[in-house]
Amino acid sequence: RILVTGARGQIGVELTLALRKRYGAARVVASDLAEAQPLDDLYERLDCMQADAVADLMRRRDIDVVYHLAALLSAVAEDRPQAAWSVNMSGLYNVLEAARRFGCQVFFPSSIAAFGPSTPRRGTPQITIQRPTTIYGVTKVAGELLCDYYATRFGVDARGLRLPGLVSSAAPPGGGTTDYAVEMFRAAALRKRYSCFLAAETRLDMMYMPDATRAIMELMEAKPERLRFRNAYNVTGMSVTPREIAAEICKHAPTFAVDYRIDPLRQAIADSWPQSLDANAAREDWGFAPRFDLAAMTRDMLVRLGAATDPFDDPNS
Ligand code: VAH
Repeated sequence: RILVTGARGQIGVELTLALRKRYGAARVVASDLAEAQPLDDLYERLDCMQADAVADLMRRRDIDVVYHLAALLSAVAEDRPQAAWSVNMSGLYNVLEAARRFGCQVFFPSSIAAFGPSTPRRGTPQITIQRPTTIYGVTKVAGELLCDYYATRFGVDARGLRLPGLVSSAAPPGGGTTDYAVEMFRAAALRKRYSCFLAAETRLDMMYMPDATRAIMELMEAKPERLRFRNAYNVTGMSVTPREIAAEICKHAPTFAVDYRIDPLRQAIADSWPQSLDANAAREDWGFAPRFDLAAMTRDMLVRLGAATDPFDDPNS
């Protein structure tokens, strides 16, 4: 059975749908902090900071793969660094300890946030300096190292991706610095103008969520002997700016307008991150291949946001 923690989060919503589509709904248990839904036997409330609760659920549900997504994202984490360390690190530690005891596979989402201002920002290499200046980035580097330690010391099959900023039609923004893109698409779908909290020329590596969920599943299915870099592979979607996304949206919604009201905290975070990642190792080792560029993502997002009646429409259909 598969367990998704943080299943109500930005990655969790679409990944849970994609996993159920790929492996069958009954094999995928979703969990998050929200209370259990009486009619949904495939959802459980789980606070990953409670080690016993994590181990108990994994034992009771006979879990053999954990997609551990529960965490505080960059901007929220910067507001609450102590809570971010506790949630992001003890949550991961509890999952790795249970995986060690029960012989489970673990997916850990690292991020472009695992790099900092001293990292080459264009074509960021797979192996390079990682000195992030956000607590979120510190937990991502520490998480990569902890996962690698559990893989080498205890033989836990832990794997990870350094994900770009993700754009999803199915989940609301979750307190991330790259969530300006999700907010911009949602404003366009509601025929509203959008005030962007990052400067128009802020270039970041971004990815459409269907590409991210497919990359995550393909990584977890890859033959272990092919994986030179378990934690964690660089992956990339597109290197774009708010102005470029707004211009692409305007091709579909000519009256859509954006103004820029910069949030210094999130601008400083974005300015410390890479603008584009070198994903050659992922391509060579397990065939990573994104399908959505800016034009394709924009078209798909606007269709789903405009036409989608149920916010949990399956974006992978
Ligand atoms: C965040 N969406 O903004 C996340 C992601 C690369 C950014 O890790 O915090």
